Amino acid sequence: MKKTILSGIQATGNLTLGNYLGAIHNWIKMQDEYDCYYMIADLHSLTVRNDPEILCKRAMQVLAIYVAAGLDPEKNTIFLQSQVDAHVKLNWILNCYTYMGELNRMTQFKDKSAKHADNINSGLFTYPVLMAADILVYNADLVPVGEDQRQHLEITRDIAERFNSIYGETFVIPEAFISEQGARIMGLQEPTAKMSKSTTNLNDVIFLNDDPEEIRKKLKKAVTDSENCVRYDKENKPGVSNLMTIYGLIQEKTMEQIEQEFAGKGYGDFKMAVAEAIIEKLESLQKRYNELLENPEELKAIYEKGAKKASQRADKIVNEVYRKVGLIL
Ligand code: ATP
Ligand code: LTN
Repeated sequence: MKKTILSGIQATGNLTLGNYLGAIHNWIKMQDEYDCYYMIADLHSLTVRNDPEILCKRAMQVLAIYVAAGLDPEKNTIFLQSQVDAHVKLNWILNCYTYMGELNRMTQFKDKSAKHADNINSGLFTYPVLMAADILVYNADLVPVGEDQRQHLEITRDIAERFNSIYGETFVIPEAFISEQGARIMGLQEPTAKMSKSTTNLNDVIFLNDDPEEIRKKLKKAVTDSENCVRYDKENKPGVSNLMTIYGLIQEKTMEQIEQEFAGKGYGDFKMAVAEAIIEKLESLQKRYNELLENPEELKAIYEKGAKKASQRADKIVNEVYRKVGLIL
């Protein structure tokens, strides 16, 4: 039996190179070996304010990126979170097995509350419980995410263990799968903070649909340091180290190989090499992405089939949970 994988991305903006290298890039490698469920976390997106029309557009864009990046809809179950009711059912149950104190410790809640001080809603607070439901409703073994989600995986494990200890073996205890290198791609302008799709500084971020000129321009402006030497040192040279990480992931090169490649060369040459590597990597993805967006029927067929398949599996688990807690089916 193949192990199960589940992951997802919110539909809160255009996807970035951070989403790609930190998440999707790893998913592609797993599609043959695992039984994979990849969703668009559209319910989670509601924890911040969205224009309804933009939200549905974004959800389709995320779906198109998944497929364009190489996730094969025949091999993976690709779906919209909101179309599989079991997530919401399990979410409620798990809410009743999660403590306020646990949720109070979540750093993402603190960060997002600071960012959206005018809208600190309870969905933002209980966000990790819905995420736990997303994972546990498939009994996923592995959850490939970026480093920023580690704490949410830990609370998921705690909730699952608590439930199992009360009602007997029900949930698989999932593991976070966080790849060393792509775990945290930093901003180009602010290389000490993660590259994030909901940022306001557009030069900080490479979007997956940026055109070549934009990519070159953003790389030219990327913050480095005054040493003018391509050397990996995350502490003292966060900007250059981040660009090296990006380049290394795309070109499948180690930091030492990159240091050798650019020995004696300045940051100008290095930055342009990084830009060209990104442009080349994104070229075929962008072509397929645009084709898919022009073909909404193809996208619809993918998410409908995905929701059906996901529901079949998730309903079984949620029914078992209902029975265990004493609800009548
Ligand atoms: P937002 O800015 O709306 O919080 P985000 O860009 O952080 O969004 P998410 O939807 O929260 O994106 O994350 C989707 C996936 O991409 C997660 O697995 C997350 O860990 C990963 N990810 C996001 N940004 C980065 C990054 N800069 N480096 C590595 N992984 C990332
Ligand atoms: N919170 C995640 C998105 C997400 C997710 C999940 C990831 C929602 N549900 C379940 C993995 C598994 C984020 O990346 N911001």
